[in-house]
Amino acid sequence: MGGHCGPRGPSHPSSLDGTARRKELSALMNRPVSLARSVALVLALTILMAACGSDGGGSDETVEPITVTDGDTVTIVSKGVAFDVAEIEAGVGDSITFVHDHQDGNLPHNIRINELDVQTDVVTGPTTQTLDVTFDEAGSYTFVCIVHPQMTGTIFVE
Ligand SMILES: [Cu+2]
Repeated sequence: MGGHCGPRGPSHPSSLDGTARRKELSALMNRPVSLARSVALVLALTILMAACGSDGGGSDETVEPITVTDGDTVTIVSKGVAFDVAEIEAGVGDSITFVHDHQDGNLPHNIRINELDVQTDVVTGPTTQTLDVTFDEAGSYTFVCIVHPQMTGTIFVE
């Protein structure tokens, strides 16, 4: 999120130096001002957006993985029969506390980590549960609600 385009600020397009600006101003006298201003604004925005794209930082839609280290707690919310976390990154040997923030009233959920064969009880919400886990081996671990297989995510341990 965020993803604003660096410290460009409210600057004017640099291609419009003093001479060009005066030329444009005199041209403005001969046509409806609102149209000319609209065209200039669209051009300026187009230039700014093109510059943003070339910075390579415009991936606002990508959900960033949550990175944790030894001793961390990570909260996974269950709401609307979905987890709010898709990817978690941890290191080999890290001990992590998973907090299951179960917000679906009257729906049964839990969190299970398949590869470690550990899970919380299946309960109806709203409630919270914790699951303490140590990742001794590198690899990909799947967390899932055993009632709803579509509620799933991955823990990458490197
Ligand atoms: Cu569930």
